Parts: sequence; structure tokens; C-alpha cells
Amino acid sequence: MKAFIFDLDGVIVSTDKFHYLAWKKMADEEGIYFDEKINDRLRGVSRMASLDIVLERAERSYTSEEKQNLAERKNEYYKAFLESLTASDRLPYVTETLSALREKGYKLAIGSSSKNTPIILKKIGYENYFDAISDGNNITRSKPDPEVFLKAAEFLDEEPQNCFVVEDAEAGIDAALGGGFKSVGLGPASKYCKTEIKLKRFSDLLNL
Ligand code: B16
Ligand code: MG
Repeated sequence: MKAFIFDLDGVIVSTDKFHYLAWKKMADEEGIYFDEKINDRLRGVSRMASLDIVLERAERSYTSEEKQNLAERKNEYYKAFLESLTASDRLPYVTETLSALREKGYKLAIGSSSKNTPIILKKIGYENYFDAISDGNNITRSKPDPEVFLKAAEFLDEEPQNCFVVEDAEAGIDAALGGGFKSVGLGPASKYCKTEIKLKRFSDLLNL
């Protein structure tokens, strides 16, 4: 194996709580029921596909213009929460494990559905760290489609079968498998039946 492609939210940094709070604020304002269980279904899913899931509980239908406005409003709330992010919000074991993987000679990339990836990486002090970044800004199809990881492999100049994809979301594991990558699951993805390598903590990557 030559490279690791990391999902961002839920793997490198925990921004999922900010996604939850931002969706919750927007949903409350609209009188739409929303809870943490619904939020779990949004992991790794693009902003507009997430909105469709949130609107399943709405009492009326929304025009595409209204949907755009709701998604933008949620994103403004989310970006306000991101302001408080610092390097200390990197998830446990991330900093030392990435350094050790780099020393072992692996290439390191990001494969995230988020269009806010550049802002998040800057806030946590990783803006110039990765060998390649593939995110919501360079894809047309969101996870579970493999496009985001295939682009990351292309940017790294590596074949999918030579790359691990590290994910916390079922949609991300499906994307990794669909693209021919070796799937590694942490958190919720470590309990998913299709995940090939299930890990307890980020530092377990050093034993692969
Ligand atoms: P944005 P990941 C995903 O990031 C999040 O898990 C998901 O909850 C979010 O809806 C998606 O990014 C889009 O984010 O609204 O910032 O473009 O897990 O693929 O790193
Ligand atoms: Mg994720």
C-alpha cells in the first residue's frame, strides 16, 4: 500500500457537532423536527442531499429556490461555529499518527464531501500538510459515489487498490468499496458490516 486517503469530518476533526447544531437551528426556525438520530444519517452526505433528509419531516414542500436558501442559511450557521476551531480540535491520536505514517513513507490525502474543507484545514493548522486534497469543490457526485476518492487517488498519482480510505460514515465506506479502495472504518463505520478493516482508534492505523 502506498497511500492513505482520509475523510475529514469525523476522522481528522470533529465538526459533526457543528453540523448538528447548525441543522438544528435552521430546522427549529422552520418548525421541522430534527434530532441526533436524523443527524447521524447526514454523515458524509452532501449539503443538498442532507437537506432533503432534513426536509423528510417538513409539513410542506419547498421550492428549489427555498431549498437553496435553507442550505445557505444552514451553512452560514455552520461557518460561524467553525470560527472557534483550532489545532486542539484535531481528534485524539491524529497529529502523532499522521506524522508517523508520513515517516513510514506513505502519501497522505483528504477525501471529503465538504465544500468547507479549505476553511477547516486552515483552522486546524493543516492547510499545507496533505499531499492532495479532494473535496466537495472538485466533485459532481457525492458519497456513496466513489468520485471524491478516485479524484484523490488521481491527484496522488496512485491506483485505488494501493490506497487505504479511512472513513467514519457508511456512505463513505460504500464509496471506498465502489472505487476499489481498501476500506478502513472508525467510529460508526467500524460497526458497519461492509467495512473491511474495523479500528477502535486512529493510532491503530500504524498496525496496518
Ligand atoms: P458542507 P466528510 C461531510 O464531510 C459531512 O460528514 C457531512 O455531514 C456534510 O453534509 C458534508 O461534508 C458536506 O459539508 O456543507 O461543509 O459542504 O465527512 O465527507 O468529510
Ligand atoms: Mg465523515
